[in-house]
Amino acid sequence: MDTRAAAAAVDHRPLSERAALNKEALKQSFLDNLFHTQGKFPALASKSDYYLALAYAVRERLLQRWISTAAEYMQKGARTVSYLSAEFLMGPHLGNNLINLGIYDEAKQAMTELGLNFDELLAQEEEPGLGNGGLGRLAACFIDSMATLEIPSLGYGIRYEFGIFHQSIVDGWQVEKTDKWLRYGNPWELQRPEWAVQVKLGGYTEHRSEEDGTLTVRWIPSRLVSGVPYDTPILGYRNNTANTLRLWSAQAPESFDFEVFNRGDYYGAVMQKMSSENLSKVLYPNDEHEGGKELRLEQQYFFVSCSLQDMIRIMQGQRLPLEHFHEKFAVQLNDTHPAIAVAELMRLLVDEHKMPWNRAWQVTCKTFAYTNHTLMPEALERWPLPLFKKVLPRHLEIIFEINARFLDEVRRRYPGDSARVARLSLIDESGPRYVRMAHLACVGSHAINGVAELHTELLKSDVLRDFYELWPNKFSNKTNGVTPRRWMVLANPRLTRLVSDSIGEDWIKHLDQLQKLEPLAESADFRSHWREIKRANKRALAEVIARRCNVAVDPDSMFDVQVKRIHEYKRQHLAALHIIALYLQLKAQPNLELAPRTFIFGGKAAPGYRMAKLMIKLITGIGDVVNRDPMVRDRLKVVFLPNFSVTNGQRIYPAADLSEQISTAGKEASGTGNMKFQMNGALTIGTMDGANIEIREVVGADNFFLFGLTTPQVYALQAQGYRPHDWYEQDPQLREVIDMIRDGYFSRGDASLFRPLVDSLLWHDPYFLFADFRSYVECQQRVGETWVDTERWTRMSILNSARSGKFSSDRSIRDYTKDIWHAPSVPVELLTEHHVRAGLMQ
Ligand code: NBG
Repeated sequence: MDTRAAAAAVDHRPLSERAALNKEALKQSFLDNLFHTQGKFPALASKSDYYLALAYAVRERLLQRWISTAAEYMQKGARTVSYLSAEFLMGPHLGNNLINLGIYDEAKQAMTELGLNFDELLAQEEEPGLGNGGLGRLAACFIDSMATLEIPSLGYGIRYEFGIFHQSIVDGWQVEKTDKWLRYGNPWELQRPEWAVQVKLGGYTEHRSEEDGTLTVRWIPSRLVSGVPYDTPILGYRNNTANTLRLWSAQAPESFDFEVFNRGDYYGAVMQKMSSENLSKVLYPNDEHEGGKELRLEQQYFFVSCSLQDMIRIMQGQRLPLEHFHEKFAVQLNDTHPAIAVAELMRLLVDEHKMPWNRAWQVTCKTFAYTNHTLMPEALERWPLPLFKKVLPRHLEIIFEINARFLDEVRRRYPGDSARVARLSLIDESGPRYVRMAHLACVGSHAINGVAELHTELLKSDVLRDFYELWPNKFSNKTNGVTPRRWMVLANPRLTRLVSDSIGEDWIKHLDQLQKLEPLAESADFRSHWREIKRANKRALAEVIARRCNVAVDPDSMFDVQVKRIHEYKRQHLAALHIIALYLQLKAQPNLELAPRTFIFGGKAAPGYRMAKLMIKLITGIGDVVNRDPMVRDRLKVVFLPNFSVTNGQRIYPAADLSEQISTAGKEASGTGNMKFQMNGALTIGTMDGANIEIREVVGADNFFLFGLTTPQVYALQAQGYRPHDWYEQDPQLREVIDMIRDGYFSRGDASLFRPLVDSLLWHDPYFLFADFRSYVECQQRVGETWVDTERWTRMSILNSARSGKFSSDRSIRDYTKDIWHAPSVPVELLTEHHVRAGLMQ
C-alpha cells in the first residue's frame, strides 16, 4: 500500500460540528470542556484545568478516527499485530496528537487568542513513564509507526499506577520519588470495564481421565484477579488511522471477595482486594536486570493472560475459529517479559478450549515471534522453579511437556549429545533449578530477532548459539528505529521548518528523503541557518539547565551529551575520566587553547544499583569542582540534568553537538538515543557497538568519531587475562586521574567515598574502561580539533541528519511486516455522522 496515496485520502469531514478540525471549533470545544468536563471558570481554573480542557477537545477530534478504525478492522476482519510489552514509554500525548492530526499551529493560535500560553499548557501533562528506557521507548515508537503505516495493531501492556520513579539530585546523589502520573486524571484513556477478564494465580491442578479416555486438567487457583482494560488511541501521522494501546489494570473480582467476606472475614477480604490491586501498582525500576521477584512474575503473567484472552474474545466476536488464531494475530514478544504467553496460549487452547495438543502447538508456534534486547547474561530472565510452581502450577506442567517433546527432537538431531540437551533445555538444572524464559520464547516462536546487526550476530554465535544451530531460519535481524514525528517534528520544530522549507514535507513519512539535504551541506547560507537553529535549541536548553541545575552554561560551547540509563556497561564513568583528564590539562597549562565544552549528563540509576548511583555522585562531584574553579575560566562545565525522561529528551537531543555512545563493544544491543541525536544533527563519538556500527556505515567513517576495542578484541583481551592495574601503571595520565578520584578530590577530601568504584576499576574493570581510555582521550582530541573548524563541523552535522533515513522506526516496522508479521496495511475510511445514524437505524 502506497502511504502517499493513503495520505491523499485523509478526510477532514468531522463526525459532528463539535469535532471540526479548525481553530474556531477548537476554541469552542476547549471552552465547552472547561465548563462541562472540568466544571471550572477562568477565575478558578488552574493551568492543569486548561491543559485538560484542551486535551479533551483534542480527544473529541481523534475519537472519530478511533471509531472509524475499529469499524474498518472489524468489517475487514483484518490481520492484526499484537505487540506484547511490559513497558510502553509513551511520553506526553497532547503535542504528538496535535501534530499527527495536523492541527498543532491551529491549537497554538486558538490558545493564544484566548490569552493562554500554549507551551505552558503542554508542559502541564504528566508523561506516562511506563517504561525504564530503550526497550519501553522502542515499543512506543513502534506503535506510532504501525499507525502511520496503517497496520492494524494493538499494543498490550500494564497500566502501572506508578511509572518509573521521578529522580531528583540532592547533595549530588540520586533521590527517588514515586511517579503519581494519574494524580489529575488521564484524559487520553477510556476505561473498558465491559471487557474485563479474570486471571487465575497460585493453587494446584487436578488431572482426570474422562470417560472417552481423554485426559483433562483443571487448575484450581488460590487467587483470582480481574484485569480491566484502559484504551489509549494511537494516531497515525496525518491519516485516518487510530490504533489502540490497551493497558491492563488489576482489580479484585467482587465474587471472590464475597467468599471471604461471607466467612466473616471482612478484614481479610479487604486485604485480598488490596493485594490484587498491587499487581499493576508499580513498574519495576530495573532495566537489563531481573530480580526473581514473585510480584514481577505475577505482573508478567497477568498482562499476558489478559491480552490473550482479549484476542480470543475478539476472534469469537468475529466468529473466527481458534484454529485460525495465528492467521488473525501476529503476536510479538518484546523481550522475555511476556514469554509466558507461549505456555498461556497452550493452556487456553488445550485446557479451556479443548484443542488437541499438537494442533495447539502448531497454532502457538505460528503465532509468536520473539525479539531479544540484551546480551547481558545477568539480564536473561529465569525463574526459580519453586517460585514458578507456586504462582503458575499449571504452566509449569505445560512447560515440562513442551520441554519433553522439544528435547526428544534435540536428541534425535544430536544423538548422544547430552551436554547440548542440557544447554538447550527450558529448565536450567546446573544448580538450583530455573525456568529459562528466553528458551521458552525461542521454542514457542517461529521468528527470533536481534535489534542491530552486531547484536543479531552475537545472538547467533553466542547467547542463542544452540538455537541458531538448530533452527537457523528462525533468526533474522531487525535494526531498531525511532519515530521522526516525536523526535524531530515535535522535539525540533525549528529544524523541521528549515528541512520542510528546503525539501518539502514528505520526509516526515519517508525519512530516506532527508538525503535531499546532502547537496545543501555545501551551501554556506544553509549551513548558517542550520547553525542558527542549533544555537537557538542550545539556548533553550541552557535556560533549562540554569533553572534545574543552577549552572550557567554558554550556548556557544560544544554541548557534549550523554543521556541514557546509568550503567557500568554504558560507561558514563569513562566520560567522567576524560573530563578529569581535560581538567588536569587546564590546570597544568592555564593558557591552553581549548574549545569550551559543556558536558551534559542525564539518566536514572536503578534504585538498588549502588555502583550506578555512585557514578552519578562522581559526575556531580566533578561538576562541583570544575564549575567553580576560576582557573578553568568557563572552558569546562559539567552538569547532571535530573530526571531524564521522554519530555526532557525532547529538549536535549535537538540541542546536542556531540552524542556519547561509548559502551564496551559487544554490550549495547542497539541503542536508540544514538539515532535521535543523529537525526537532530549531533555527531557521534562511539565504539563499534550496537547500532553505532550501522550509523557509521551510513554517515561514512569521516563523519563519525570512532574509538576503542572491537568486540573480538574485547573477547581476546578477556581470554588472555585482562589486568587493568597494568594499564593504570603504564599510563601516567590515567594514573593521575584515578589517583585524584581515589584521594577524595571530588568528594571534599573523603577518600573512602569512591573507593568501591576505583577498586572495581583497578582490579576488575569488567567493562574495559582502562583498555579504552587512551583511545577515547585521543578521539576526543580529534573531536575538539574538528569543532574549531565551524564550517566543517556544520557540514558533518548536516550529513549526519541527511543520512539518518535508515533509523526511522517506519523502516523497522516495514522490515518486521515483510519478514515476520505479513500484516497488510488497511487504510481507514472515516465514518461520518451519516454512517453512525444509519447504523443506529438498522
Ligand atoms: C535495551 C538495549 C538497548 C536497545 C533497547 C531497544 C533492554 C533490556 N534492552 O541497546 O539495552 O536499544 O533495548 O531494543 O532494555
